Amino acid sequence: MGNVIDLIEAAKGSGRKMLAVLIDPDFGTDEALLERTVQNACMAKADLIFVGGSLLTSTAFNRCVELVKQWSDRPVVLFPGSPAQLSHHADAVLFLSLISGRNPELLIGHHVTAAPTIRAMGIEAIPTGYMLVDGGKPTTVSYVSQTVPIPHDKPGIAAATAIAGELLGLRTVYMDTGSGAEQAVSPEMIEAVRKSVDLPIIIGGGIREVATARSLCEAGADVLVVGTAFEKDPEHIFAMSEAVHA
Ligand code: 1GP
Repeated sequence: MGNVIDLIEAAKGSGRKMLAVLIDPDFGTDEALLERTVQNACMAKADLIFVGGSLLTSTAFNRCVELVKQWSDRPVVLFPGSPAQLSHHADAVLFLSLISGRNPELLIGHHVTAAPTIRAMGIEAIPTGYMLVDGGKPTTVSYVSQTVPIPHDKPGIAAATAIAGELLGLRTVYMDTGSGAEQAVSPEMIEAVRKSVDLPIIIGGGIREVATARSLCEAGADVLVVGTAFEKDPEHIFAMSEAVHA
């Protein structure tokens, strides 16, 4: 398996959209449901499996990643809410800098804490500009990060932030309205960012309907991340994967 960022850039280059299935590590306590979700992700040819969450209440993080890796033939990518969410079982980690916020711990502090561990584990780190966008209600990530999301109707702020990320040398931008958000990032905001940077664009938060997924892909998203909708119904992965790849 090659580097995950190379897979994402190659897909972007050929216009192929990607689906990432997000596994909440707390959700991993129900192993049968976790296994079904991972199996469905593989059978539906989802492209990536993300594991992580902004607030971890279970102690079984490493075990969850180990199981996901064991059951999956897809690359397993950590989407860590803290430096505690690292595991050598993963293929890569999104090395997230919360560039929409002004919390120094989430811009560089946690990175310093995590860097030696990531190096020692030998997993690929993907420098990612993480941008929190208002999705209609406060979410766990907005509360835990203590940052103000970019207003939903301000594509210009998102574009300027993404350009700054690109100029800083980040390899991808991830715009997220947070898990369980009422609204996904708007197509207008994605279009503004698409016109402004050449980086792969990852979009997550509040994506439930196939029609929403289609409109976000058409607006310029390269990778869609879906968690909550698949926790509620792991069979929904098939229709979503078909829509993203169509
Ligand atoms: C959250 O982008 C993810 O960080 C996924 O959100 O759980 O709403 O799909 P959902």
